[in-house]
Amino acid sequence: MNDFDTVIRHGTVATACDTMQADIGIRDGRVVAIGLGLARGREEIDATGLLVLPGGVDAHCHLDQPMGEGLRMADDFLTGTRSAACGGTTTVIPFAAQEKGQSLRAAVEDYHRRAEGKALVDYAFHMIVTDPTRTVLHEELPALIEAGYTSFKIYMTYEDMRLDDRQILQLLAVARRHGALAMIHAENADCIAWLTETLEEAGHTAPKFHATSRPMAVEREATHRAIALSEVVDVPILIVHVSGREAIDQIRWAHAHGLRIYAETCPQYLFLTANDLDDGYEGAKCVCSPPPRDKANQRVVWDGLADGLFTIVSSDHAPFRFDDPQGKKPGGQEVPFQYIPNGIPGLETRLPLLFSEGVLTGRITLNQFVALTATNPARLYGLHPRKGTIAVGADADIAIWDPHREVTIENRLLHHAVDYTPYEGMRVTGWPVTTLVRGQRVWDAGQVCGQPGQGRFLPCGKPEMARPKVVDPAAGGHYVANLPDALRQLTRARHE
Ligand code: DUC
Ligand code: ZN
Ligand code: ZN
Repeated sequence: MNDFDTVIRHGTVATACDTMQADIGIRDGRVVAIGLGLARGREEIDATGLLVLPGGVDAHCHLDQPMGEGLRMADDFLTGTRSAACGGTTTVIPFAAQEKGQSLRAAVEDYHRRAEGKALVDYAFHMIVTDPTRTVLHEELPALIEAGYTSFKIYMTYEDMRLDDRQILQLLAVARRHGALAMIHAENADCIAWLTETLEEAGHTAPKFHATSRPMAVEREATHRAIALSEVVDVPILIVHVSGREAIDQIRWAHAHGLRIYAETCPQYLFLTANDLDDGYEGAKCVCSPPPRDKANQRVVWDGLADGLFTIVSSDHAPFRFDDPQGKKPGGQEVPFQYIPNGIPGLETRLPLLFSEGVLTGRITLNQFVALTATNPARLYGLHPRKGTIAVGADADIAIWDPHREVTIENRLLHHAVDYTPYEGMRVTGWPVTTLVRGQRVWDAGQVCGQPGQGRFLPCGKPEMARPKVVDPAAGGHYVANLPDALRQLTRARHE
């Protein structure tokens, strides 16, 4: 009898900490041995000259999210997770969005129906809370956190989703009390509304003015406010999709003051600029929020990846077809920028872009790449050590990379249902040649071989990283040390 279902042999294995020559033995979907000279498996994969990495965890993507007003996301759980697998990602965490007036539980159940029988890779859900009623705050959200939905997104902008500061404080207090992680979209809604009105009055409606309507000050102010709200409640938060220097400066300030603020960035802030929106209506392809900035800001984001400011890199895949009345041309029209659905596709290109321009150029190490794209997101959302690493006992979610493969990114090569990629024509080196989810091949030698429904739902644990910092009041320096005791009792975290 074979000890192993599969052995991956002769590869270079890298985790967030180590790089080593080792074989990987897989049984029943898990890694059961890491060593040299392992016994033969029923199946053997020769990884000579290849990198054996943990499958990516894309912790920010939107799939089949209802949009209202005649708009539709192009990717459902089948096409989205297929695309993820072909780019080396084995776990995705999309969003179950609450509509105003809807129960949070109903939103989560709706998403389960959408994913059921479709996914090729494993998935969990974040919630998006848009209507924090008393029932949501005191009953639904705590119960859902206990049931494995341990993170939720808060929007400071978008008219139909934005919450005011008081609502945000209420939600952060729930996160603290119940051990969840709050993700914050930090842009100042009123500034955007005023700038949009002003631009429209001046007749400036082309896609490029989307970037003008959301300058860095808008993101900087909201980032600082989110940090202050997190400080008041004394709970860590994640600032999602950080675009450039000004928001980064605020996060550096927070770190210098001992605050536990996590930060996420996305490939669009490393590879696109506002000039990409300046191409007539084609610019709509790159309309996303916050908007891409400029080359100097790209460099600051790279620095933040290299020096540890950022915790994770996600795609923020928000898939709208360009030439589509339900996509970037609502109703079949070239509309003013404020009606263009926000978002760009990126599930499949996230890892190859970062590997090529990050690891191969030496901006980040291979181990940092693994940490930012797999291990840290798994830790941040309570999926580690089952996901995000190669270790005995972990799920055998593995991407085997050819680090020398040269690829010119073309939409026709990708596996999403979007009719464009913003990275068309970009040349990268390195691409996953085989992706395994729990030991099963889902992408191999240029072929999709996973089955819809093979991906499983993952209830998330309460993330260790969401715990408030233990503060020694005698040490001083940390503002929340002064939080009155009575207030502390009210927001007391379960794990204190
Ligand atoms: N911005 C978001 O906040 N979500 C989806 C896409 C985008 O551009
Ligand atoms: Zn967002
Ligand atoms: Zn998003």
